[in-house]
Amino acid sequence: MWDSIKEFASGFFVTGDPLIYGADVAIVMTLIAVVSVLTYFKRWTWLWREWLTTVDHKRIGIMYVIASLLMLFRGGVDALLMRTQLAVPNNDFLTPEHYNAIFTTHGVIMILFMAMPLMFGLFNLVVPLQIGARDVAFPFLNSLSFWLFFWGAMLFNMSFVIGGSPDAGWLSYPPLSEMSHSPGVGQDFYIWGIQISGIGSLMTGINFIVTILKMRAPGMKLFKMPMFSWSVLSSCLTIIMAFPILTVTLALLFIDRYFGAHFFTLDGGGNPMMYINLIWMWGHPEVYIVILPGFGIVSEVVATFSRKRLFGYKSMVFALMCIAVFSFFTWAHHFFTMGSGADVNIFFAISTMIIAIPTGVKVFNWIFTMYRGRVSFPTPMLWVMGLILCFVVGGMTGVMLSVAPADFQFHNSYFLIAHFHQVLIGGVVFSYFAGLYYWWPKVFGFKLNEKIGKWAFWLWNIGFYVCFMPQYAVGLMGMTRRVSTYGWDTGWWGMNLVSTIGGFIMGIAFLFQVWQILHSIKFMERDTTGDPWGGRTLEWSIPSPAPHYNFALTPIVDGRDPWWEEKLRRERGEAPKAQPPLEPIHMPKNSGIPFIMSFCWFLAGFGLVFNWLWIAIPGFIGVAACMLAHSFNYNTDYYIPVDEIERTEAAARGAV
Ligand code: HEM
Ligand SMILES: [Cu+2]
Repeated sequence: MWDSIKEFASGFFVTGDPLIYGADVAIVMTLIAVVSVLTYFKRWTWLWREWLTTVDHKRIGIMYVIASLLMLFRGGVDALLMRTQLAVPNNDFLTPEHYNAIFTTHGVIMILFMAMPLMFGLFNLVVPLQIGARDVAFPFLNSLSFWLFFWGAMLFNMSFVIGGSPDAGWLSYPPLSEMSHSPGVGQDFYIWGIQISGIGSLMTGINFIVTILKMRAPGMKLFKMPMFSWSVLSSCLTIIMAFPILTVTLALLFIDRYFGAHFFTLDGGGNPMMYINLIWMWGHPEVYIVILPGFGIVSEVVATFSRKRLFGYKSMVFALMCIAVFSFFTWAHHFFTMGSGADVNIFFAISTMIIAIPTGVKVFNWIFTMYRGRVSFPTPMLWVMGLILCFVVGGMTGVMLSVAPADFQFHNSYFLIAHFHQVLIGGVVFSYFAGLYYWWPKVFGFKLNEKIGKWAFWLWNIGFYVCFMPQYAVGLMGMTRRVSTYGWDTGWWGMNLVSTIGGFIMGIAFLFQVWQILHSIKFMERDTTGDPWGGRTLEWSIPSPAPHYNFALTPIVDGRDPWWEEKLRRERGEAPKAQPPLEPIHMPKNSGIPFIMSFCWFLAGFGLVFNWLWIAIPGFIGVAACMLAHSFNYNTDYYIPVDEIERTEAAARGAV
């Protein structure tokens, strides 16, 4: 009996590595700490009522941001473990197997569980406020999206201590990801973690498209919409076209692994290249899904801190949409070396280069917006400056990679690693940071400390270049990606050591940001104006943090920068427009179903990972029961009475 328990446990829990035992202890301690704090301060009902069941887009946005910053921490620790291993030749800090697992979890976590949720967090925090809406179109669905992401991410992260991590790379190419080469459960965690959260992403895409198309304030025609909302629309259109491809691809891989089909194995008539085409038909648009909203953020920040209208509004919109469409026709640039021939390669090389044109249009528009503006450089604008420099250089190296014959040299080398980190960190992460710093006061009612923020900015930037510039060189010298170590004779060690130092500088920069947040919570003054930066769009016209219902009166819009124009009117001393009387506001009720249903998905996924139907089937029954329960629930909304709105507004304005 004891022996069989021991045998089960040694297969079930990941064992044998001191790093993992350390992590086990840390996880258990953190769980105990969280549970005790919640119990001691009697916060369980508060947690359930105010957060876990909330359908308020602002709170869902905050939860997305917190979760994604935790994931940035985990992905960052993975990155630093790899950089430590690569710092010196012939290092044995990580075994090759462990290294494989870490680059896989690092890549998946950074893209799917850090960049995506941080982006969704910003969508939630900003879009309804910016277009003058009370919430998103489908608040219940919005909460379901969040919890599907959350439990999908939990399932994926669990593989670290239970069952074993996936280790076939962030896109899990077959044959490596097939049963024959990966008989463990890591790939199944990969499939189900991503499937579950991917469904959430698809629903968010639908939700925000409908929100933007249907819920704009009266008078806000499409071409008067703020640029961030446009960028969200372009990103969400890309999501709804691309994510179904991912879902199907992973479903086929699951069928291969679970039922022994041969979609992607050569025996039985399948073909691994089919998987690689499919996954990149999602994967390339995916990188544009995460960068497009970044472009929107930059456009907002540049206009605000140049005190000017955004230059070239229509060309910006056109560029966003062009990029969204073209992103679907470039996928094969990820495997020019596959042997599909010169004609195919030329098509994909040219389509890739074409994307540089609308991207260039955007960069020039930002620069022209600043030209002759009254430009100031608080932290959000600093991040934008860092982004423009870094993203342009990263984009240029992308154009180099798109030259198909040259790519035979660059492919899967550290040159590629440097390129995509430059656009992902210098583009995606920097722009989201700009957005986070910019909208932070709107969300929490106080600014972040500028001084510590500037330290963090410079450390991130210096760390970035120190880390990734040497990688271009070492890539051209022949170092390939996904190698866990190298010898003295390669001549790569100097560059790698420098690169590792840069990685740790970025780690320190992240710690500065944590300190910045904690310090600001304690010491920063409350923003009583609702408009700390001199903003241009509707979100700055209401108090910070926004009241539960956002706008007491639905705003009526007649220009592109409605709040800016309103402020000008007030400066000129024009009489404010007559306001209609307040009316009761129709709001959605909280619901526990999204949380419970997503947890049931988690159980189903966990059961399928271990092939334990006694967990999977109840999980699926739970999902179905939640759907039924929600279908027959008619008690989903309520009205906020006028006197309560008056009290809330008076309290918020009283602070002004
Ligand atoms: C602190 C900054 C970061 C450092 C030092 C870092 C470092 C690394 C390293 C050492 C690798 C493995 C290279 C290899 O052996 O092939 C890697 C891979 C990767 N990284 Fe990062 N990274 C960072 C941030 C990010 C961010 C922010 C993202 C995405 C938003 C990202 C996405 C990826 C992806 C997709 C891979 C490929 C994984 C694979 O080969 O399957 N990284 N990174
Ligand atoms: Cu691509």
